[in-house]
Formats: sequence, structure tokens, C-alpha cells
Amino acid sequence: MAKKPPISDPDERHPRVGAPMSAAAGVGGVTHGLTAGLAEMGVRRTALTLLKVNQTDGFDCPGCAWPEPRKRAHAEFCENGAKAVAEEATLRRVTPEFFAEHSIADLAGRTDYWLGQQGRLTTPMVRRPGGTHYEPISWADAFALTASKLRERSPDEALFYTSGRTSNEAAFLYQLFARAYGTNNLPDCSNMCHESSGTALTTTIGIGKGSVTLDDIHAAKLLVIVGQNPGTNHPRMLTALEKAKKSGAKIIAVNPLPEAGLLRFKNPQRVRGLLGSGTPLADRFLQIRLGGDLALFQAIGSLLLKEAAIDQPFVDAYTAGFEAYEQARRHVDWRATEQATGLARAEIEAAARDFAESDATIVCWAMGLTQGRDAVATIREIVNVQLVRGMIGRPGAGLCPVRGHSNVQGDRTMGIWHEPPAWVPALGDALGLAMPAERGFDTVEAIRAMRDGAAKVFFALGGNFAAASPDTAVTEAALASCELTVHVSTKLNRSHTVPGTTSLILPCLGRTERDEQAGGDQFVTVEDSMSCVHSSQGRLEPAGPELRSEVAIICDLAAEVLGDALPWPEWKADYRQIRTLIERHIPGFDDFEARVAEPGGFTLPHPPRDERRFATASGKAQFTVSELTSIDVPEGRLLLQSVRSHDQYNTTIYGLDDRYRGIKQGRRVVFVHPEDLAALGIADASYVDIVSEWPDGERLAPQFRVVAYPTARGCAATYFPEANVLVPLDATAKESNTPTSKQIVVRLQPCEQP
Ligand SMILES: Nc1nc2c(c(=O)[nH]1)N[C@H]1C(S)=C(S)[C@@H](COP(=O)(O)OP(=O)(O)OC[C@H]3O[C@@H](n4cnc5c(=O)[nH]c(N)nc54)[C@H](O)[C@@H]3O)O[C@H]1N2
Ligand SMILES: Nc1nc2c(c(=O)[nH]1)N[C@H]1C(S)=C(S)[C@@H](COP(=O)(O)OP(=O)(O)OC[C@H]3O[C@@H](n4cnc5c(=O)[nH]c(N)nc54)[C@H](O)[C@@H]3O)O[C@H]1N2
Ligand SMILES: [Mo]
Repeated sequence: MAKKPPISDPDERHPRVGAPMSAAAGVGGVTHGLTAGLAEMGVRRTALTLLKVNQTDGFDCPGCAWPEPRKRAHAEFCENGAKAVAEEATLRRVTPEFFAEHSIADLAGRTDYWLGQQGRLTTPMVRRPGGTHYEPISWADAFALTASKLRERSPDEALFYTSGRTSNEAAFLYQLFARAYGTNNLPDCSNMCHESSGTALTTTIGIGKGSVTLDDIHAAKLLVIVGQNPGTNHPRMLTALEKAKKSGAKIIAVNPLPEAGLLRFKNPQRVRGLLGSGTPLADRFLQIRLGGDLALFQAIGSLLLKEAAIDQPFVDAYTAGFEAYEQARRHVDWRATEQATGLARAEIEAAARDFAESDATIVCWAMGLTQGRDAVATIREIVNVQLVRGMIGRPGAGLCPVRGHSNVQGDRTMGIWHEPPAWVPALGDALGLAMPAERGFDTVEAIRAMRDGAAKVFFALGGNFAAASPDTAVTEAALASCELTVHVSTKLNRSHTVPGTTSLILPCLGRTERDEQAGGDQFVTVEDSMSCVHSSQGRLEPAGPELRSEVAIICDLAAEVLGDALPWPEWKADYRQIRTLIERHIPGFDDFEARVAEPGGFTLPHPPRDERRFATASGKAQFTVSELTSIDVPEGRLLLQSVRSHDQYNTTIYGLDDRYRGIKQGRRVVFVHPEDLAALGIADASYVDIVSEWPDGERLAPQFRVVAYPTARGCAATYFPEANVLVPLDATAKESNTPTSKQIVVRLQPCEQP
């Protein structure tokens, strides 16, 4: 296969800035996606690959977790899905020669973009103690080395991280392996993502997942999109929103930024969408301050109570805690509410009227809500509003946390969690294992454990822990202090450049590739954001002959560590056997093999949606009372959020443009309202260091170009992961412990232009 030379490090220091766009997708969308495909994969591979994305006989798009409609369009992918696929199906390769040429110090000096652009990993590599380079190692030696370190250390000193692309089959075996070995130390990317949603929903409706299906979205009368940028991160969601809109739905967008996709949308899947000027999407745009949503939904709740817009039969039959809620929400402190939200009272009253007039309301949210200090309370406030109106277990209504990684929800269902799910003890009994009962470490706790010397082995099934986690300097030092770090990866990334004393990179197959085992070609399964489980099977020739599947890697390692008490080789040979085990132990997977063979798969039970049954302490859906709080931002400071550009997948940087926001050829930009700039005496287009302020000290991210931008007043935005150096490890959301990547108090310090 052709091996293209790696690209050189481009100059990212002087981003070019134009006007932001007012519509998303459309012609631009599809051609941009195809261009990315062609550049990385060539013509034949592009056609072969992209036409299989999200088809019933193809593979699940490794992009986002938005569900596929039952009736698939011919091109059921979006621009950013195409980029995710191209990134994996690239023809570029990272070989042992590459590692011989580039020392670890050299790699550590490169940008995330450059690292990702080098291509697919092909060979297991090791960095031995004191080594300056990674060198090749056989699979057998890699497993033996890992097993000997795991045996040497106690299970509590090992960490098993997971990123949300891992399949159900691999995730199930991975948690089984970790627990059989003796630990619940299963931090995952979800800790930094929708943990706040899971926490809020489990305690109020009894299940940590959203309550709607795609049909509900299509049938909704009111759709409220809060803290989410679907035009970039869930582009296929726009198709669903457009469909709902055509049936008369009203859409409210709640966001500090006027995101292109929320305001106007062109559908690339329809010919008219290719030509027309697009559907105006949002009917109402509430340009809220960062963290103002708690106050907003409290006020909306109060107004609904005042207008007697209460679904009393629902409240009486299915909920608990209403009296206390009613008492707490009797009055609105309008001064505090306007201050926290940055919105006028009239705007909030108008939005509350929309809620009162709709008999089918869905509230969708993503990282804009989950990554704040009061994230859990905020999401509970949304639940309150939906309960007042009886919007659960009704067609076209419900709660919709829109998940990120394509199988992040499935990984949780499979037991990737630092708290053991209820079915774990029975699984242990059936397999003759004593499962650990003690809660393990989440992501932030795992970093502290490494930092403090309490954890010595870090194993990652996918992801890019060093770049995705907060407090980059602390996290990198924590990883480097380990005796062993192991990364099961498809591509080179920042985490590989901060090795433990010994460090392994184990190259694995991606979604798009054929997975052939002793029992024949295998498929895997995934669960989307709406609890639909379906199969995924790649068809491309693997990126190299040495690659192994995640399932195979876990089985070989587990057999090496734990011996032959469990049939790891059989599970590796035939994934149906893993599914049998899942069917036996995890609720909702009856008849798994047959049902997942149906085109489109099957939907897992969701008691609140299906039968208005709530598995909470009270047996009812729980109203909750929270105090009105907001973040204190001292004079001369701004509240900073970190978002995704249109040209990245989390820490994987596809390119240096953010088309919808008007940015080209650079990522070190900070978006600030022009009046805030004037008040701070900082010029548009000048350069600043961003300094975050936290009780334990200051953190600095150097040399960002200032971009005057119509964000909410007092708020600023920059990109993730460049901003992660600014997020203190201890700055986390209450209860969920999610880093507050959307709420960092910063000041801007003028600096030299680079
Ligand atoms: N192409 C692409 N697709 C992706 C990803 C990707 O990186 N690239 N990542 C995937 C993953 S893992 C995830 S979790 C999702 C993320 O999907 P999103 O949550 O859409 O991702 P972000 O870019 O973090 O955008 C957060 C949005 O919330 C807004 N926001 C920030 N703070 C607040 C607030 O306090 N209140 C309100 N109301 N709004 C706020 C921001 O302005 C922004 O529009 O996308 C998934 N899909
Ligand atoms: N400041 C700030 N920080 C954030 C966020 C934010 O909004 N702001 N968002 C948070 C969120 S929502 C999330 S989900 C996390 C993301 O955290 P992670 O999930 O850890 O990070 P990713 O960038 O998605 O991981 C990319 C890497 O995964 C590997 N990979 C890709 N596909 C596969 C595969 O099929 N198998 C295996 N084994 N490896 C694969 C590749 O090597 C690639 O380099 O970041 C969080 N961090
Ligand atoms: Mo995420």
C-alpha cells in the first residue's frame, strides 16, 4: 500500500480571521467531507468507505453518537463523519522507521495536528527505561511485560482508562478483566463528558440515559437546544431538527455563541438543500452567559407554576417532592436572574410561554451544560421543568443528553464505570470470581493517584488522556511518573510523548477495518445516544498486518495475567460468545444475537419512557431544589469556555480552520465580545497570554490572537485541548467531578506577537 510522506509542521502562529458564517452544512459540507476523504484515502477507498458509513450492513460512523434513522439515506454521513473516517482510513503510516527517526523528545515538541497527520500506527512499540526512542516489540513480549508489571503491583495501583469508541464486546471484556484482576479503577472519557447528565438523571428519573428516540425528535412541538453545537459536533442532528421544524416544531437555542448550525441549516442529503439558502432553524436565540442556565431553568419553572401550566395528573401520579419545589420556586429574584443569565426578563418570559404552550417538548444538551461547576443542579432543573409539564413518557417529549463518542453510552452499559453496576456481583458468582466492591478512581481521581504515587500502571483502551484531561502539566507529570503506561491506539497522539518509565504503544484495528479471527470475520456492536444497539462491521483491509482488534488484545493480555480460568481464547475467536455472556448478565439484551441481526438493531428498555416507571429511591420521578448560584467573576476578568473547532475530533486535529466561526490556519485564538475588549483596553487582533486564576495559583497559556466576536458579555471562548493547561485539576463540577472546562476565570495579558 502506498505510504505517503508525512506533512511538515505548518505555521499555525498567525491565524487569519474573517466573518463568521450564518448557516451550516450544505454544499460546503459535503464537498469539504469528500475533499478530506480524497486527500487521505484516494478515490476508490473514499467511495468504498463513505458509502458504508451508517448503512445497516456497514460500520458505525466513528464520529458522534447521534442515531441513524430507520430508513437510511444513501449518504448517511456528514462532513465531519467523513473526516473522522478519512482520519482512520488514511494511507499514511507510522512505522518503526518513523520512531527510529523521531525521538520521544522530538515528538513531544510537535503539535497535536502534526502528530495526528503522521498516519496509522502499524507495529507494537516499547520505550524501555531510560530510552530516548520507541523501538519495536513483539506482541508476546508486550503482553508478558504488562502482565509482569500488573502482577508485581497491587490491583489498586493500576488504572484502566477507556475512550468512548470502544465496542460493546471489547468494553465488556475489558471491565471483566479489570475486575477479575481486582480493581474498579475504570476511569473513562465519560467522566469529562456526560457524567453530570448521568448523575442528575439517575437521581431524578432512575436511569442515566436520555428518554427520547429519533421519532420523538421528529414529533416534538418544541425543541430546546442548550449548550450544544450540533452544526459541528452532531451534524446529522440538524436533519432531524429540520424535519421536526417542517412539521411545525419551534426551536429555541440557548448558547453564549451564535453557532452557525443553530441559526440556519442547509441539508446536503437533499438536492434542494444543496441549492437553497437553508432553513432558518432557531425561532428564539437566548444568548446566555456561561453558567446562566441554572438561573434560566429555575425562572422558567417558576413562571410555569405561576401560569398554572402544570400537568397535575402526571405530577400527582408519577413524581415526588413537588411541594418543596413549588415552595422554593414561588418567587423569581429577577435581578439575580438577569445578572446570572445576561438575558432580559422579557426574553425568559417569552421562552417560558413556549414551554407552557407546547404539549411535546424535548430539551437537548451537551457539553455547555455538563462541564460547569453546578452542572448537575442545572440538569436537575431541566428535569424539574419537564416534570412540571409531564414531558416524560409521552411521544415527542423528553430529556435528550446528546452523547459524544460513538459508543460512550454503550461502554457505560457494559460496565465501564468506576462504580460497579448492580449486575457485577452476579457476573462474578457465575464465573467464580470475587469482584471488588470498593469504588474505583474516576479520571480526576486517577490523575491525583498517579501524581501522589498511589497508582503506578496506566493502561488506556483508546483515547488521548494527556491531552483530553485537565491541568495538562499536572496530568503529563502524573503519567510520566508511572512505572508502566500502555496505550492501545490507532494513531499517534500527545499521550505517547509522555511515557512512563516503561511505555507501550499497541496498534489496534479501527471501525472501518475487517476483523478476522479464528472463528471467521467478526462484527461488533455499539449503542447510540438513544439506546439503540446495532452492529458495526468494517470492510477495509487493516492498516497493517500486525494490527490486532481491541477484543483480541484484551483477551491475550487477560489470559497472560489471569491464566486459563476463563475462556479468553474462545471469546477472542468468536465474538458471539461474548454477546452470549452479555445477554446473560446485562439487563435488556435478551435474544441479543438475533435482535442485533435485524437491520437497524434494537432499542434497550428505558422504564421512564416506556412505562413511566422510575427506579429512584422514592419509586417516583424526583423533583429537586437547588439554590440560585452563579460564578463570581472579579473585575477585569472573563469567564472562559473551551470548545471544539469545526476541524477536530476532540484531541485529533483534522485541520487548522474553523470555517463556521471564520478562523483559518490557526487554533490559538480567543473569542471576546468587542465591548469587553474595549473595557479591558485590549485591541482586536492583538496577542495575549491567557492566565487562569485559582486558589492554588495561576496557570498560563501563551500567545493567543484576540478575535472580537459576538459572544455573550463577560464570556470568552477558546479551543480544547489548547485550553486544558488552564483548567485546574481541582476545578470540577459538584457531585459528578467533571472538570469545569467551560467555566475558567481568566485574565488576558497583552504579549508580543509570535
Ligand atoms: N466533529 C466533531 N464531532 C464531535 C466531537 C468533535 O470533537 N468533533 N466530539 C464529540 C464529543 S466526545 C462530544 S462530548 C460532543 C460535544 O458536543 P458539544 O457539546 O456541541 O461540543 P462543544 O464544542 O464543547 O460545544 C459546547 C457548546 O455549548 C456552548 N456553551 C458553553 N458553555 C455554555 C453554558 O454555560 N451554557 C450554554 N447554554 N451553552 C454553553 C458553547 O458555546 C458550544 O456551542 O461532540 C461529539 N462529536
Ligand atoms: N478543555 C476541555 N477538555 C475536554 C473537553 C472540552 O470540551 N474541553 N471535552 C471532554 C470530552 S467531552 C471528552 S469525550 C474527552 C475525550 O477524551 P478521549 O476520548 O481520551 O480523547 P480523543 O481525542 O477522543 O482520543 C483520540 C485518540 O483515540 C485513539 N483512537 C481513535 N479511534 C480508536 C479506536 O477505534 N480504538 C482505539 N483503541 N483507539 C482509538 C487515537 O489514537 C486518537 O489519538 O475530552 C474531554 N476534555
Ligand atoms: Mo465527549
